[in-house]
Amino acid sequence: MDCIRIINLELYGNHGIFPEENSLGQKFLVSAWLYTDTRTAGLSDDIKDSIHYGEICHKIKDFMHEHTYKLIETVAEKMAEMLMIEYDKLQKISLEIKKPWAPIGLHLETVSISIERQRHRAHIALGSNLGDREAYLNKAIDALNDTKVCKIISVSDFIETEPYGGIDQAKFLNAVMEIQTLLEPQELLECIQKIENDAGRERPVRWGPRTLDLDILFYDDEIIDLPELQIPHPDLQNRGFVLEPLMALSPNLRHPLIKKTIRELYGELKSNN
Ligand code: A4P
Ligand code: MG
Repeated sequence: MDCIRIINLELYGNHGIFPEENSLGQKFLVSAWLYTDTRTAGLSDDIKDSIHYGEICHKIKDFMHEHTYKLIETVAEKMAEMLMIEYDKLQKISLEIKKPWAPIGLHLETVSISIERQRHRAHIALGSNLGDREAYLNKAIDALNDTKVCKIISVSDFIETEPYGGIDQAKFLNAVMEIQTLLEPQELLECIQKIENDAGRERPVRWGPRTLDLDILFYDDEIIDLPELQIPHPDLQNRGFVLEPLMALSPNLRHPLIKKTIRELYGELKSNN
């Protein structure tokens, strides 16, 4: 991917674990690799089609001055997040924060932390069959967007579905949304569980009635099999209430384990029923 590089931007900051570092400050050198598609700007010669590196340098300077962290790990993490949230065109960022005057009582040329962060694509299923179902789904979509670290790309229509799983209960309202996220899979799970809890979700019966259920269907092409998290969702290929809205958003998405597209899985499910 194309890349805009800022190398060794020299700044003062008050980050460090010692009180003297926080009060006196010291020199930091920040390097940023900004991964973005520069083709459009390359052809149009218009800065609006690119990422303005001068502006980014000033954002980094302001960020260094406005915050005081103990660890350069935190400086890098929060700075990367701030830039990824502010610049949609940034697909991926590598940041290196150097601390050449690190007070360790020995001479060194520099010590640094280097991280790489990028956007991920995920699909999330939404369901509700208690209370104002539509309001719960809408609140979940807004709540996820409000986190800033998740951005809604598209949402399917809301469809009413018969309960699946053998429990006698009210009909569901279901949907699927596609998001971009800066969160890691487990962090995304924590985030959606908090949104479920805020919607008054209780869990007396597995597969039973609920105000709001959010399940991660896919996260990039990742395959995760942990006790608390399985991705892709292990039962999605058997669920019309998941495949039908997924069909509307991403029919060509390929299941990384079954190796079939959503269109194929939906066709198979329909012909078996
Ligand atoms: N968990 C594991 N993998 C994931 C994942 N990919 N996404 C764990 C989200 N959570 C995941 O979930 C139980 C545990 O699953 C969590 O603690 C998490 O660590 P839960 O939401 O607490 O309980 P649950 O929803 O009752 O269980 P489960 O297995 O998520 O149920 P489902 O599969 O969501 O089924 N019929 C219709 N028509 N429409 C529906 O939406 N939903 C269900 C619930 C049943 N029948 C339905 C519908
Ligand atoms: Mg669930």
